[in-house]
This record gives sequence, C-alpha cells and structure tokens, in this order.
Amino acid sequence: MSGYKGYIDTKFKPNKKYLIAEYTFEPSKGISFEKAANHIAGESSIGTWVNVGTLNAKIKKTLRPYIFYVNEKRKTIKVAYHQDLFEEGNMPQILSSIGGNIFGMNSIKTLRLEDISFPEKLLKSFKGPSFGIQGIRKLLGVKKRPLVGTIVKPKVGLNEKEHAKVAYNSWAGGCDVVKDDENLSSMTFNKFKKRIALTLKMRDKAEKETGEKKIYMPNITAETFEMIKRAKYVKSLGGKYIMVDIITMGWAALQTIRDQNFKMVMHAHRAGHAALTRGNQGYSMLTVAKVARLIGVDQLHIGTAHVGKMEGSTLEIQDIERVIEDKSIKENSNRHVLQQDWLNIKPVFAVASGGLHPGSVSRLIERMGTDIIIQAGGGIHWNPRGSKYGAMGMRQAVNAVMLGISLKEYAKTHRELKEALDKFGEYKG
Ligand code: RUB
Ligand code: CA
Repeated sequence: MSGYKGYIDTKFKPNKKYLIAEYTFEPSKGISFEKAANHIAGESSIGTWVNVGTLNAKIKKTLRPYIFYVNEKRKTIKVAYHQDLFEEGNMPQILSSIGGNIFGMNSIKTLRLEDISFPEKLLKSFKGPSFGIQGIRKLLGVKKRPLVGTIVKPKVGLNEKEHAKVAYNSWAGGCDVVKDDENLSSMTFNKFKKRIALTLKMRDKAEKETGEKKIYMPNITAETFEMIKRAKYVKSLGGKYIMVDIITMGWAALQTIRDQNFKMVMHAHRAGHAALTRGNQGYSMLTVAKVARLIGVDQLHIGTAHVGKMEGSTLEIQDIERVIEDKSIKENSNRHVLQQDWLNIKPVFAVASGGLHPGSVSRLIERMGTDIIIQAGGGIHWNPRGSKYGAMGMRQAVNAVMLGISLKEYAKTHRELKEALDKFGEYKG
C-alpha cells in the first residue's frame, strides 16, 4: 500500500464502523480500471500522488480505505472508509472527503458518487427531519391523500399584495400548500417582510373560510445569518413552514438552519441539483436526497417520474422515494443502492413538481404513491378564470384518484377539472 496503490481487497467485509461509498466511473485513456479505483480510494482518504514518508504504519493500519467490491463491467466499485476518517456532524467534511478532489483527477474521465451508507455513529450525529411525513400530516389533518400545492407564478414580478392574493386564491380553490418560487427572496418590488406578513394574513383568512389547514412556505434562502433572521420573523408571525434551496445555500448552511430547532417544517427546494446529478459525472440525486434527509429537511423535491418537465426517470425516483421514506433500505447493486438503517431518523415527504397539471395526477400517483406533495405552478395559474379555478381543478383530480374514479368520468360533473383536461389532456406516457 502506498499513496495511490494497494487499496483493493475484495475479501474484506466491512463491519459497522465503516462508511460505504459506491462509485461508478470511467478511467481516462491509458489508465486501468484498478489503477483509477485506487486513485479514488486514496485521494478521498489517506493517499496522494506520491509516497510520502509521513504516511506511517499506524495510519495505514487504522485509516486505509478498502475497495471491497470491483465490477469493471458495470464500472462500479464500493469503498469502505473507517468512520474515524470523518468528523461527526460535519457534512461538508464528509463530502469534501468522499465527494471532493476525486471528481477532478486527470486519471478519471467521469465519476459518479451513487450512494453513501452511513455507519450508526455518524448517522446519530445528525438530526434528521423534525416533523417528517407523519408530523406534517398531523399538522395539516390530512391522513391519506397527497397534499396539493402550488408555486406562486410568475416566479418573480408580483408585488407583495399581488402575491398574497394569488396565494389566497390558490388556498380558496383547494390548495393545502402555497410556496414561493426559488428565485423570489427579498426584491425591490417584493420585500420579504411585507410579503410574509400579507400572505400569512391571507392564509388565516383562507383557513377560516375553508375550515382547512393552510400552509405558506416562504423562501428564506439567503446568507446564513440573514436566513436565521428571516426564519425567526416567519415564526413570530405564526408561520409554520420555511422553504430553503439546499444546493445553492450549501450543506453547512442547511445544517445551521436545522440546528436552530425552529420547530417549523423545512421544505427543501433543489434548484441547480442537476448541475451535480445529471449524467455520469457528479453525485446521484439519491445521494443528495440521502444527505438532505440525514441533515433534516422535512420535504424534498425529488422529481416527477417522467410525468412533468424536470429530470428523473421513474425507477430512479422510486429508489429515491424508498430511501427518503423507509426505515430500512435493502442493498440493490443493480440499482446502485446501498443498505441503510435509518434508526430514528424520520421519513421525508417527497415533493413532485415541475410541469404538472390536473391531467398528470393519476399517472403521478400510480408511480409515486399517495405520500407525495403534488405541486403545480403553471398547471394551476393558467386558468383564465383565475388561480382559484386552476386550484379547484387540481384538487378535483386528486379527489377523483382517491375515490378510484377516472379523471375523465369525474370531469363530467366537475367543471374545473374538465377545463384543465380540455387544455392539457390526460398524461398517459
Ligand atoms: C415548477 C417550479 C419548480 C420546479 C422545480 O413550476 O417552479 O421550481 O418544479 O423542479 P411549474 P424540481 O409547475 O409551473 O412547472 O421539483 O424538479 O426540483
Ligand atoms: Ca411517496
């Protein structure tokens, strides 16, 4: 064993003190698969490009990585890293190690971190969601059906009053959840504080009129101290939710916000995730989702299983759902999923969003189940009679599926659903 050599040991059986990372990769021209695998394991732990005299026997013995699974045909390796290589409760450090330098090495053409299996000691050093699916359902008093949500549209441009009005109309029509879009924070034309105050007032009015619990998810994403201030402000006005954009804010900031224990539900938007997760270079969305659950988001955008406009195949999204919802995950090498016991870490509510409309709903529930939050922006605000009627169409579609009635049939007696189906058709792909 030296800087970048000798880490393959396919007889090694990692015990519970090891973090496992699964990678798929392609070596650069002229580099063997084994050599590149050693580069990955070395650079992500104790190695460097040349033998260094300071790498003593003790370090080699206690902290060396083990490449214990090699499948060149499937371009896959699994590497076991001793837990002492990582600082408890420090996600940036963990990812700087196993998801850091190795992505830029000349010897590797493409590299993808497919999954991470966290050992108990590291798992317990993170909080996980404070509410989770059950906590959110309890808060809303909605037992089984998917939650219906909208993103205020246009993404940016409305002033505070207009924004609050669109939110009100959406709740009045049947939305449970209204959220800010990812690029709306505190703008010259729409200031955070004023928007939150007016929109929460409208939430109260909608709750009174409908007798249903209504949720507003203000986007607090900003510099970390500013986020804390904004979250406190939301709480002071009776807000129950905050929304953060987890990729652009960064993992450290996400940890900081979670650690404040605001006792508000944390909705995680993932703008920019595809810069990391698309193609064969970067992290898989499953890895991103797992890290987000561990740190402690309550709701997470995971895609729409080909039903909507955004990234993510059906199989991939079903894997992600299992990983964020289940208590125990079975290893599935065919799907690049590692074993994981989540212990007391709560499940995360999956959010399906992007290009959805009432006609998408039956296919979406078929693929993603009923434990989802279905969000539609354009698919609600398109209605020329107003957002209220767009929201009614969406809620009717969910009701139809829950009653086991086809959308087409239900639309015969529900005008708003019919309007939406006339406009978009039913998604059958
Ligand atoms: C959806 C929207 C969301 C995306 C995010 O608007 O604005 O930002 O869904 O994508 P619309 P993802 O309903 O009009 O398409 O959920 O894949 O991260
Ligand atoms: Ca689900």
